[in-house]
Amino acid sequence: MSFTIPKTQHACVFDKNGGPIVYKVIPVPTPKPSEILIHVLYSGVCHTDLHAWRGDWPLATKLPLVGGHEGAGVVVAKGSEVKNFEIGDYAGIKWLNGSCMGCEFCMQGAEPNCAQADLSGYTHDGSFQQYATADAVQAAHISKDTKLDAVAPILCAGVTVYKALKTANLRPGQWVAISGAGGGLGTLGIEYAVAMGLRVLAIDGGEEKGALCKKLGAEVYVDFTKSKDIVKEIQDATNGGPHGVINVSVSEKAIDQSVEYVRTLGKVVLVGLPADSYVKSSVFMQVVKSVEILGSYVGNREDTAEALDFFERGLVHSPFKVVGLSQLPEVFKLMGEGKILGRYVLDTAK
Ligand code: 8ID
Ligand code: ZN
Ligand code: ZN
Repeated sequence: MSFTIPKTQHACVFDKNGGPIVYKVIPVPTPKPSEILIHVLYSGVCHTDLHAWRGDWPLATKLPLVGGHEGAGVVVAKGSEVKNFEIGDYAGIKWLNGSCMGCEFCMQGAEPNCAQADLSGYTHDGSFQQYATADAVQAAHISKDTKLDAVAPILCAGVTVYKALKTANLRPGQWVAISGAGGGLGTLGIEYAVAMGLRVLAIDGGEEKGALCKKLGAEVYVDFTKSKDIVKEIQDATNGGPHGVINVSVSEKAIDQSVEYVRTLGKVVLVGLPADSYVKSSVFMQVVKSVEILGSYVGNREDTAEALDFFERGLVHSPFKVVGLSQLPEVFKLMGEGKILGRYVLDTAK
């Protein structure tokens, strides 16, 4: 199989953080010997892409930058060293584009924690373009016949919440609270949690998000915009507090509340990355309740394969809406206002 690769393509590019996002024609990149070139057909838009554009984290992005790290497409070229992909295979671009593979963290399969991690849509041009390069070792393998628009959100949101649920180490029948449940990570978090046999309490704002969370399998929905005493409401609904909390909101306050309402011996997992934030935990309460606060950062290759397997078996199917790549600025606006239900997926042909 061979493909004709154009010299130029459409992409969304910005030259400075917070500056204009321009939909324009740029050159198609050439893969290094260790990389594949993916014709990206669809890309999810993660809230991380909004952080990257704003530049609100203590880690600089490359500039100019093509964002995006939930890209699904077809391998159209490969470097001379690539052994694990063939031309025509389906492949996914994820947040971790490549790592050193030699440090103590890479050796343990904690590749996202590598100090030399190369990040799609952050330090490496990502999936908001029609053709993108990806390190062949880290690129995701997607089975043929998979719907590429539907699978795109799994590549970051799905992998991340799946790994966060593994980090919480809960047993079937236990309660998990998902804070930020109506967004991209949260909706998938509900579905993975249900598939893992957990009871889900969803927290987000507004009736539409509540209806969606319930439809996806949450038993209880708590509306943070209406609740008078959120800690009490959550503890009452779960008979003493959830055994675990997956924090995927972009709110420092929501994270602080989760440390309060979590059950004794519970696990608070931090995933959402609000800018300039700290977790506030009463040392006395944390000791007496023996609560664990844990960070969880995307997932490794094994987590990716497992998260994709749940998708391919039909256990999770993120609610998503497809719009054209050129619509990225509008998607960012809606995301910043907290108005997105599930995920927006960009069709790179439009
Ligand atoms: O590896 C990681 N740790 C990782 C991977 C991927 C994404 C971390 N993230 C981070 C993103 O950078 C972002 O900070 O997770 C966060 C959520 O990403 P997302 O799911 O892509 O964002 P979204 O679709 O905008 O959803 C966020 C939801 O949080 C709700 C919003 O209403 C929205 O539905 N929310 C907010 I903002 N404040 C809330 C509050 N106080 C809240 N929900 C409950 N309580
Ligand atoms: Zn992401
Ligand atoms: Zn490393």
